[in-house]
Amino acid sequence: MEIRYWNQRLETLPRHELRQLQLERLREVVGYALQTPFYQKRLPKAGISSPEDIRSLDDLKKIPFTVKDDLRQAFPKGLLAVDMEKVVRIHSSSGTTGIPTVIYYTADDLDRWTDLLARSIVATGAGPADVFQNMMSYGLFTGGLGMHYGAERVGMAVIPVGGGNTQRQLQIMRDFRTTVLHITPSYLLHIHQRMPEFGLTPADLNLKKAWMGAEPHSENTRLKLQELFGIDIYNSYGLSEMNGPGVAFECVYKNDLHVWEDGYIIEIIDPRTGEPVEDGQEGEVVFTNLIRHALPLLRYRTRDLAFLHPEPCPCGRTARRMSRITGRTDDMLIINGVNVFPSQIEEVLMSIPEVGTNYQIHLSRHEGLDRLTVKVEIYSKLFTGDLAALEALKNKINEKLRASITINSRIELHEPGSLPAFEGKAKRVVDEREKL
Ligand code: DLL
Repeated sequence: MEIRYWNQRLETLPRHELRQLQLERLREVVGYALQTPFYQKRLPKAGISSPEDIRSLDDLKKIPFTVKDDLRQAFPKGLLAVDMEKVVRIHSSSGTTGIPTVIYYTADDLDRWTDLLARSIVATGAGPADVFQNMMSYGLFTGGLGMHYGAERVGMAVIPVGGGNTQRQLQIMRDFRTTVLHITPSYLLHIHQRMPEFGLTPADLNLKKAWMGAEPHSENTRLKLQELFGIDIYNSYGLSEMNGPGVAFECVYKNDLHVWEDGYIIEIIDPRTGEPVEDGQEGEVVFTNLIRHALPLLRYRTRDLAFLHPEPCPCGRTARRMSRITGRTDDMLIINGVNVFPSQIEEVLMSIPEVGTNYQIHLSRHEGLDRLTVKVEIYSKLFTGDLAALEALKNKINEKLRASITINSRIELHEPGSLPAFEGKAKRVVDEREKL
Protein backbone atom coordinates (compact mmCIF):
# COMPACT_ATOMS: atom_id res chain seq x y z
CA MET A 1 0.00 0.00 0.00
CA GLU A 2 1.37 3.41 -0.92
CA ILE A 3 1.71 5.68 2.09
CA ARG A 4 1.79 9.43 1.52
CA TYR A 5 2.33 12.04 4.18
CA TRP A 6 1.57 15.73 4.29
CA ASN A 7 4.16 16.49 6.95
CA GLN A 8 6.20 13.33 7.36
CA ARG A 9 8.33 14.63 10.21
CA LEU A 10 5.37 15.55 12.39
CA GLU A 11 3.27 12.57 11.41
CA THR A 12 6.00 10.07 12.30
CA LEU A 13 7.51 11.92 15.24
CA PRO A 14 8.77 9.44 17.87
CA ARG A 15 6.33 9.36 20.78
CA HIS A 16 8.70 10.95 23.28
CA GLU A 17 9.28 13.91 20.93
CA LEU A 18 5.55 14.13 20.31
CA ARG A 19 4.99 14.35 24.05
CA GLN A 20 7.62 17.08 24.33
CA LEU A 21 5.86 19.04 21.58
CA GLN A 22 2.54 18.56 23.36
CA LEU A 23 4.06 19.93 26.55
CA GLU A 24 5.40 23.04 24.82
CA ARG A 25 2.10 23.68 23.10
CA LEU A 26 0.14 23.01 26.29
CA ARG A 27 2.16 25.68 28.09
CA GLU A 28 1.44 28.06 25.24
CA VAL A 29 -2.32 27.50 25.30
CA VAL A 30 -2.42 27.71 29.09
CA GLY A 31 -0.84 31.14 28.64
CA TYR A 32 -3.71 32.11 26.36
CA ALA A 33 -6.28 30.52 28.66
CA LEU A 34 -5.02 32.72 31.48
CA GLN A 35 -6.07 35.73 29.38
CA THR A 36 -9.74 34.71 29.53
CA PRO A 37 -12.14 35.63 32.36
CA PHE A 38 -13.33 32.02 32.46
CA TYR A 39 -9.95 30.36 33.07
CA GLN A 40 -8.68 33.28 35.17
CA LYS A 41 -11.25 32.16 37.72
CA ARG A 42 -10.48 28.48 37.39
CA LEU A 43 -6.82 27.84 36.80
CA PRO A 44 -5.23 29.65 39.77
CA LYS A 45 -7.55 27.68 42.09
CA ALA A 46 -6.02 24.54 40.58
CA GLY A 47 -2.50 25.82 41.25
CA ILE A 48 -1.86 27.12 37.75
CA SER A 49 -1.19 30.84 37.62
CA SER A 50 1.31 30.88 34.80
CA PRO A 51 2.40 28.57 31.94
CA GLU A 52 5.48 27.60 33.99
CA ASP A 53 3.20 25.87 36.47
CA ILE A 54 2.79 23.18 33.83
CA ARG A 55 6.01 21.24 34.41
CA SER A 56 5.08 17.99 32.75
CA LEU A 57 2.13 16.57 30.85
CA ASP A 58 1.02 15.00 34.11
CA ASP A 59 0.13 18.49 35.32
CA LEU A 60 -2.72 18.45 32.82
CA LYS A 61 -4.59 16.38 35.41
CA LYS A 62 -4.63 19.36 37.75
CA ILE A 63 -6.79 21.31 35.31
CA PRO A 64 -10.52 20.88 35.89
CA PHE A 65 -12.65 19.64 33.02
CA THR A 66 -14.48 22.13 30.81
CA VAL A 67 -18.01 21.20 29.70
CA LYS A 68 -20.42 22.46 27.07
CA ASP A 69 -22.41 24.35 29.65
CA ASP A 70 -19.28 26.35 30.55
CA LEU A 71 -19.10 27.48 26.93
CA ARG A 72 -22.72 28.49 27.05
CA GLN A 73 -22.28 30.41 30.25
CA ALA A 74 -19.20 32.12 28.91
CA PHE A 75 -21.19 33.22 25.84
CA PRO A 76 -20.29 35.37 24.00
CA LYS A 77 -16.79 36.39 25.05
CA GLY A 78 -15.90 34.81 28.40
CA LEU A 79 -13.50 32.42 26.71
CA LEU A 80 -12.02 34.82 24.20
CA ALA A 81 -8.26 35.12 24.76
CA VAL A 82 -7.27 37.67 22.12
CA ASP A 83 -8.46 41.10 20.96
CA MET A 84 -11.40 40.98 18.56
CA GLU A 85 -9.10 42.61 15.96
CA LYS A 86 -7.14 39.37 15.89
CA VAL A 87 -10.24 37.25 15.25
CA VAL A 88 -10.83 36.39 11.58
CA ARG A 89 -13.52 33.68 11.81
CA ILE A 90 -16.40 32.72 14.05
CA HIS A 91 -18.16 29.36 14.04
CA SER A 92 -20.99 28.32 16.26
CA SER A 93 -22.92 25.23 17.18
CA SER A 94 -26.11 24.46 19.04
CA GLY A 95 -26.18 24.37 22.81
CA THR A 96 -28.60 22.47 24.99
CA THR A 97 -30.91 25.47 25.05
CA GLY A 98 -31.32 28.48 22.82
CA ILE A 99 -27.87 29.79 23.70
CA PRO A 100 -25.31 28.59 21.17
CA THR A 101 -21.63 27.98 21.73
CA VAL A 102 -19.20 30.13 19.82
CA ILE A 103 -15.67 29.44 18.62
CA TYR A 104 -13.23 32.18 17.57
CA TYR A 105 -10.17 31.72 15.37
CA THR A 106 -7.19 33.92 14.60
CA ALA A 107 -5.58 33.71 11.16
CA ASP A 108 -2.84 31.50 12.66
CA ASP A 109 -5.45 29.28 14.31
CA LEU A 110 -7.09 28.74 10.93
CA ASP A 111 -3.72 28.04 9.37
CA ARG A 112 -2.91 25.33 11.92
CA TRP A 113 -6.36 23.78 11.63
CA THR A 114 -6.17 23.81 7.83
CA ASP A 115 -2.87 22.00 8.03
CA LEU A 116 -4.40 19.17 10.04
CA LEU A 117 -7.15 18.90 7.44
CA ALA A 118 -4.58 18.77 4.66
CA ARG A 119 -2.86 16.01 6.60
CA SER A 120 -6.13 14.12 7.00
CA ILE A 121 -6.83 14.36 3.28
CA VAL A 122 -3.41 13.12 2.25
CA ALA A 123 -3.65 10.28 4.80
CA THR A 124 -6.59 8.88 2.78
CA GLY A 125 -4.51 8.92 -0.40
CA ALA A 126 -6.31 11.90 -1.96
CA GLY A 127 -4.32 14.66 -3.63
CA PRO A 128 -4.07 17.39 -6.27
CA ALA A 129 -5.36 15.14 -9.05
CA ASP A 130 -8.71 14.78 -7.27
CA VAL A 131 -11.92 16.70 -7.83
CA PHE A 132 -13.53 17.26 -4.46
CA GLN A 133 -17.23 17.88 -4.05
CA ASN A 134 -17.77 19.24 -0.55
CA MET A 135 -21.27 18.19 0.45
CA MET A 136 -21.00 19.38 4.06
CA SER A 137 -22.99 22.56 4.74
CA TYR A 138 -21.16 25.84 4.53
CA GLY A 139 -21.94 28.45 7.16
CA LEU A 140 -21.62 28.39 10.92
CA PHE A 141 -21.20 24.61 10.77
CA THR A 142 -17.49 23.79 10.62
CA GLY A 143 -17.78 20.89 8.17
CA GLY A 144 -18.07 23.03 5.03
CA LEU A 145 -15.49 25.80 5.30
CA GLY A 146 -13.07 23.72 7.36
CA MET A 147 -12.61 20.97 4.84
CA HIS A 148 -12.80 23.46 1.99
CA TYR A 149 -9.56 25.17 2.99
CA GLY A 150 -7.82 21.88 3.78
CA ALA A 151 -8.62 20.59 0.30
CA GLU A 152 -7.43 23.80 -1.36
CA ARG A 153 -4.20 23.60 0.57
CA VAL A 154 -3.61 20.10 -0.78
CA GLY A 155 -4.33 21.40 -4.27
CA MET A 156 -7.52 19.49 -4.97
CA ALA A 157 -10.10 21.04 -7.29
CA VAL A 158 -12.76 22.05 -4.78
CA ILE A 159 -16.45 22.30 -5.64
CA PRO A 160 -18.04 24.19 -2.72
CA VAL A 161 -21.57 22.98 -3.30
CA GLY A 162 -22.58 22.41 0.34
CA GLY A 163 -25.44 20.11 1.40
CA GLY A 164 -28.80 19.34 -0.17
CA ASN A 165 -30.40 19.39 -3.64
CA THR A 166 -29.71 15.81 -4.68
CA GLN A 167 -30.41 16.28 -8.39
CA ARG A 168 -27.93 19.12 -8.64
CA GLN A 169 -25.34 17.19 -6.62
CA LEU A 170 -25.57 14.29 -9.05
CA GLN A 171 -25.40 16.60 -12.03
CA ILE A 172 -22.26 18.20 -10.63
CA MET A 173 -20.71 14.80 -9.96
CA ARG A 174 -21.22 13.96 -13.63
CA ASP A 175 -20.24 17.34 -15.09
CA PHE A 176 -16.98 17.64 -13.18
CA ARG A 177 -16.15 13.94 -12.83
CA THR A 178 -15.99 14.30 -9.04
CA THR A 179 -13.66 11.78 -7.40
CA VAL A 180 -13.96 12.60 -3.67
CA LEU A 181 -16.92 13.50 -1.44
CA HIS A 182 -17.16 14.76 2.13
CA ILE A 183 -20.59 13.80 3.31
CA THR A 184 -22.71 12.49 6.17
CA PRO A 185 -23.56 8.78 6.05
CA SER A 186 -27.29 9.49 5.94
CA TYR A 187 -26.91 11.76 2.93
CA LEU A 188 -24.71 9.29 1.05
CA LEU A 189 -27.34 6.62 1.61
CA HIS A 190 -30.02 8.99 0.40
CA ILE A 191 -28.06 9.84 -2.74
CA HIS A 192 -27.83 6.16 -3.54
CA GLN A 193 -31.54 5.63 -3.08
CA ARG A 194 -32.41 8.57 -5.35
CA MET A 195 -30.09 7.67 -8.22
CA PRO A 196 -32.55 5.49 -10.16
CA GLU A 197 -34.96 8.46 -10.32
CA PHE A 198 -32.39 10.25 -12.43
CA GLY A 199 -31.52 7.18 -14.47
CA LEU A 200 -28.08 6.91 -12.87
CA THR A 201 -26.01 4.15 -11.34
CA PRO A 202 -22.68 4.52 -9.52
CA ALA A 203 -21.00 3.26 -12.70
CA ASP A 204 -22.02 6.51 -14.44
CA LEU A 205 -19.95 8.46 -11.92
CA ASN A 206 -16.23 8.74 -11.36
CA LEU A 207 -16.26 8.54 -7.55
CA LYS A 208 -13.22 7.02 -5.85
CA LYS A 209 -13.50 8.00 -2.20
CA ALA A 210 -15.74 9.54 0.41
CA TRP A 211 -14.84 10.98 3.78
CA MET A 212 -17.81 10.29 5.96
CA GLY A 213 -18.55 11.93 9.27
CA ALA A 214 -20.40 14.45 11.41
CA GLU A 215 -22.69 11.72 12.68
CA PRO A 216 -22.35 8.20 14.07
CA HIS A 217 -22.38 5.19 11.80
CA SER A 218 -21.32 1.58 12.09
CA GLU A 219 -18.68 -0.42 10.28
CA ASN A 220 -21.49 -2.22 8.48
CA THR A 221 -22.79 1.05 7.10
CA ARG A 222 -19.34 1.86 5.79
CA LEU A 223 -19.03 -1.60 4.20
CA LYS A 224 -22.48 -1.38 2.68
CA LEU A 225 -21.90 2.07 1.19
CA GLN A 226 -18.46 1.10 -0.07
CA GLU A 227 -20.02 -1.80 -1.88
CA LEU A 228 -23.00 0.13 -3.25
CA PHE A 229 -20.77 2.84 -4.72
CA GLY A 230 -17.62 0.81 -5.34
CA ILE A 231 -15.49 3.38 -3.49
CA ASP A 232 -13.25 3.66 -0.41
CA ILE A 233 -14.86 5.34 2.58
CA TYR A 234 -12.92 6.91 5.44
CA ASN A 235 -14.24 7.96 8.81
CA SER A 236 -13.90 11.70 9.50
CA TYR A 237 -14.35 12.89 13.10
CA GLY A 238 -14.30 16.26 14.75
CA LEU A 239 -16.33 18.75 16.73
CA SER A 240 -16.66 22.48 16.52
CA GLU A 241 -15.23 22.95 20.03
CA MET A 242 -11.99 21.39 18.72
CA ASN A 243 -12.06 23.52 15.54
CA GLY A 244 -14.28 21.18 13.51
CA PRO A 245 -13.42 18.23 11.27
CA GLY A 246 -9.86 16.91 11.21
CA VAL A 247 -9.49 16.02 14.89
CA ALA A 248 -9.22 12.34 14.00
CA PHE A 249 -9.23 10.70 10.58
CA GLU A 250 -8.68 7.29 9.08
CA CYS A 251 -5.61 6.53 6.97
CA VAL A 252 -5.54 4.16 4.00
CA TYR A 253 -5.67 1.17 6.37
CA LYS A 254 -9.18 2.23 7.42
CA ASN A 255 -8.66 0.70 10.81
CA ASP A 256 -10.01 3.48 13.04
CA LEU A 257 -9.00 7.09 13.32
CA HIS A 258 -5.61 8.67 13.96
CA VAL A 259 -6.03 11.44 16.51
CA TRP A 260 -3.72 14.30 15.50
CA GLU A 261 -2.02 14.39 18.87
CA ASP A 262 0.27 17.30 18.06
CA GLY A 263 -2.93 19.36 17.77
CA TYR A 264 -5.14 17.75 20.42
CA ILE A 265 -4.37 15.88 23.64
CA ILE A 266 -6.83 13.02 23.97
CA GLU A 267 -7.87 11.45 27.26
CA ILE A 268 -10.45 8.72 27.74
CA ILE A 269 -12.17 8.89 31.09
CA ASP A 270 -14.80 7.06 33.04
CA PRO A 271 -17.74 9.47 32.64
CA ARG A 272 -18.93 8.77 36.19
CA THR A 273 -15.68 9.28 38.06
CA GLY A 274 -13.63 11.43 35.67
CA GLU A 275 -10.71 9.02 36.14
CA PRO A 276 -8.74 7.76 33.12
CA VAL A 277 -9.61 4.29 31.83
CA GLU A 278 -7.09 1.77 30.48
CA ASP A 279 -6.19 1.81 26.78
CA GLY A 280 -8.68 -0.27 24.87
CA GLN A 281 -11.48 0.46 27.35
CA GLU A 282 -14.41 2.54 26.32
CA GLY A 283 -14.99 5.88 28.00
CA GLU A 284 -15.76 9.53 27.39
CA VAL A 285 -13.40 11.35 25.05
CA VAL A 286 -11.78 14.48 26.48
CA PHE A 287 -9.73 16.83 24.33
CA THR A 288 -7.37 19.69 25.00
CA ASN A 289 -6.89 21.93 22.00
CA LEU A 290 -3.17 22.67 21.53
CA ILE A 291 -3.40 24.83 18.43
CA ARG A 292 -6.12 27.42 18.91
CA HIS A 293 -5.21 30.64 20.68
CA ALA A 294 -8.33 32.79 20.19
CA LEU A 295 -10.49 30.42 22.22
CA PRO A 296 -8.49 27.97 24.31
CA LEU A 297 -10.29 24.89 25.59
CA LEU A 298 -8.61 22.65 28.14
CA ARG A 299 -9.81 19.15 28.99
CA TYR A 300 -13.10 19.55 27.15
CA ARG A 301 -15.56 16.73 27.80
CA THR A 302 -17.03 15.82 24.40
CA ARG A 303 -19.69 13.41 25.72
CA ASP A 304 -18.67 11.10 22.88
CA LEU A 305 -17.80 7.52 23.82
CA ALA A 306 -14.84 5.72 22.22
CA PHE A 307 -11.66 3.82 23.08
CA LEU A 308 -7.99 4.17 22.15
CA HIS A 309 -5.82 1.70 20.24
CA PRO A 310 -2.35 1.85 21.73
CA GLU A 311 -0.72 -0.40 19.12
CA PRO A 312 1.06 1.28 16.17
CA CYS A 313 -0.52 1.49 12.72
CA PRO A 314 1.27 0.00 9.69
CA CYS A 315 1.11 3.42 7.99
CA GLY A 316 3.96 4.58 10.25
CA ARG A 317 2.09 7.49 11.80
CA THR A 318 2.77 7.71 15.50
CA ALA A 319 -0.55 9.38 16.36
CA ARG A 320 -2.63 6.83 18.25
CA ARG A 321 -5.95 5.70 16.87
CA MET A 322 -9.38 6.16 18.37
CA SER A 323 -12.30 3.82 17.70
CA ARG A 324 -15.36 5.05 15.89
CA ILE A 325 -17.80 6.81 18.22
CA THR A 326 -19.82 4.14 19.99
CA GLY A 327 -22.35 6.40 21.72
CA ARG A 328 -22.87 9.54 23.80
CA THR A 329 -23.17 10.20 27.49
CA ASP A 330 -25.99 12.70 26.94
CA ASP A 331 -29.21 12.79 24.96
CA MET A 332 -27.93 14.82 22.00
CA LEU A 333 -29.55 13.73 18.76
CA ILE A 334 -27.79 14.03 15.43
CA ILE A 335 -30.42 14.56 12.74
CA ASN A 336 -29.01 14.55 9.21
CA GLY A 337 -25.72 15.74 10.67
CA VAL A 338 -27.26 18.55 12.72
CA ASN A 339 -26.93 18.34 16.49
CA VAL A 340 -30.18 18.80 18.34
CA PHE A 341 -30.84 18.57 22.06
CA PRO A 342 -34.36 17.50 23.14
CA SER A 343 -34.22 20.37 25.65
CA GLN A 344 -34.05 22.89 22.78
CA ILE A 345 -37.28 21.47 21.36
CA GLU A 346 -38.94 21.50 24.75
CA GLU A 347 -37.94 25.10 25.37
CA VAL A 348 -39.53 26.24 22.12
CA LEU A 349 -42.70 24.17 22.55
CA MET A 350 -43.26 25.44 26.04
CA SER A 351 -43.03 29.03 24.83
CA ILE A 352 -46.05 28.53 22.56
CA PRO A 353 -49.29 29.23 24.46
CA GLU A 354 -51.45 26.87 22.40
CA VAL A 355 -49.24 23.90 23.23
CA GLY A 356 -50.07 21.78 26.27
CA THR A 357 -47.43 20.10 28.37
CA ASN A 358 -47.12 16.74 26.68
CA TYR A 359 -45.14 16.15 23.52
CA GLN A 360 -43.09 13.51 21.79
CA ILE A 361 -40.03 13.73 19.57
CA HIS A 362 -40.18 11.06 16.93
CA LEU A 363 -37.33 10.12 14.62
CA SER A 364 -37.60 7.87 11.60
CA ARG A 365 -35.72 7.40 8.35
CA HIS A 366 -37.10 7.86 4.83
CA GLU A 367 -35.05 7.28 1.70
CA GLY A 368 -31.91 7.25 3.81
CA LEU A 369 -32.60 10.62 5.43
CA ASP A 370 -33.66 11.29 8.97
CA ARG A 371 -37.12 12.67 9.58
CA LEU A 372 -38.06 14.57 12.72
CA THR A 373 -41.71 14.55 13.72
CA VAL A 374 -42.76 16.56 16.73
CA LYS A 375 -46.06 15.43 18.18
CA VAL A 376 -47.67 17.95 20.49
CA GLU A 377 -50.81 17.95 22.54
CA ILE A 378 -52.82 21.13 22.19
CA TYR A 379 -55.82 22.28 24.21
CA SER A 380 -59.10 20.69 23.13
CA LYS A 381 -60.81 24.03 22.69
CA LEU A 382 -58.51 24.57 19.72
CA PHE A 383 -59.98 21.59 17.85
CA THR A 384 -62.89 23.59 16.50
CA GLY A 385 -62.87 22.05 13.05
CA ASP A 386 -61.14 25.10 11.64
CA LEU A 387 -58.55 23.30 9.56
CA ALA A 388 -56.91 26.46 8.34
CA ALA A 389 -56.29 27.55 11.93
CA LEU A 390 -54.73 24.18 12.78
CA GLU A 391 -52.55 24.33 9.69
CA ALA A 392 -51.43 27.83 10.69
CA LEU A 393 -50.58 26.59 14.18
CA LYS A 394 -48.50 23.75 12.74
CA ASN A 395 -46.60 26.22 10.58
CA LYS A 396 -46.05 28.50 13.51
CA ILE A 397 -44.63 25.67 15.64
CA ASN A 398 -42.36 24.53 12.80
CA GLU A 399 -41.11 28.07 12.18
CA LYS A 400 -40.33 28.64 15.83
CA LEU A 401 -38.59 25.30 16.11
CA ARG A 402 -36.59 25.90 12.97
CA ALA A 403 -35.36 29.21 14.35
CA SER A 404 -33.82 27.27 17.23
CA ILE A 405 -32.73 23.90 15.82
CA THR A 406 -32.20 25.07 12.18
CA ILE A 407 -34.00 22.09 10.63
CA ASN A 408 -37.56 21.45 9.52
CA SER A 409 -39.84 19.15 11.44
CA ARG A 410 -43.22 17.66 10.71
CA ILE A 411 -45.68 18.79 13.32
CA GLU A 412 -48.56 16.59 14.47
CA LEU A 413 -51.25 18.07 16.68
CA HIS A 414 -52.90 15.77 19.21
CA GLU A 415 -55.76 16.11 21.66
CA PRO A 416 -54.93 16.31 25.36
CA GLY A 417 -54.31 12.88 26.87
CA SER A 418 -53.67 11.15 23.55
CA LEU A 419 -49.89 10.92 23.75
CA PRO A 420 -48.30 8.46 26.17
CA ALA A 421 -48.24 9.89 29.68
CA PHE A 422 -45.46 9.15 32.15
CA GLU A 423 -45.56 8.73 35.87
CA GLY A 424 -41.82 8.42 36.30
CA LYS A 425 -39.09 9.74 34.07
CA ALA A 426 -40.64 10.76 30.78
CA LYS A 427 -39.40 9.08 27.63
CA ARG A 428 -40.09 11.75 25.07
CA VAL A 429 -37.74 10.71 22.33
CA VAL A 430 -38.75 7.77 20.16
CA ASP A 431 -35.93 6.96 17.78
CA GLU A 432 -37.02 4.49 15.13
CA ARG A 433 -34.18 5.11 12.72
CA GLU A 434 -32.52 1.83 11.88
CA LYS A 435 -28.92 1.89 13.07
CA LEU A 436 -26.60 3.42 10.51
O1 DLL B 1 -19.79 17.59 13.23
C1 DLL B 1 -17.62 18.55 12.80
C2 DLL B 1 -17.46 17.64 11.63
C3 DLL B 1 -17.83 18.07 10.39
C4 DLL B 1 -16.93 16.38 11.79
C5 DLL B 1 -17.67 17.26 9.29
C6 DLL B 1 -16.74 15.55 10.69
C7 DLL B 1 -17.14 15.99 9.46
P1 DLL B 1 -20.30 19.48 15.53
O2 DLL B 1 -21.46 19.96 14.75
O3 DLL B 1 -19.80 20.30 16.66
O4 DLL B 1 -19.05 19.28 14.61
O5 DLL B 1 -20.68 18.04 16.07
C8 DLL B 1 -19.75 17.27 16.79
O6 DLL B 1 -20.77 15.21 16.02
O7 DLL B 1 -19.15 15.37 19.20
C9 DLL B 1 -19.91 13.67 17.58
O8 DLL B 1 -20.95 13.41 18.50
C10 DLL B 1 -20.52 13.82 16.20
N1 DLL B 1 -19.59 13.36 15.17
C11 DLL B 1 -18.77 14.09 14.39
N2 DLL B 1 -18.08 13.28 13.55
C12 DLL B 1 -18.44 12.01 13.84
C13 DLL B 1 -18.07 10.71 13.35
C14 DLL B 1 -18.93 18.40 13.54
N3 DLL B 1 -17.20 10.55 12.36
C15 DLL B 1 -20.34 15.94 17.18
N4 DLL B 1 -18.65 9.65 13.91
C16 DLL B 1 -19.32 15.04 17.84
C17 DLL B 1 -19.55 9.78 14.92
C18 DLL B 1 -19.40 12.06 14.88
N5 DLL B 1 -19.94 10.96 15.41
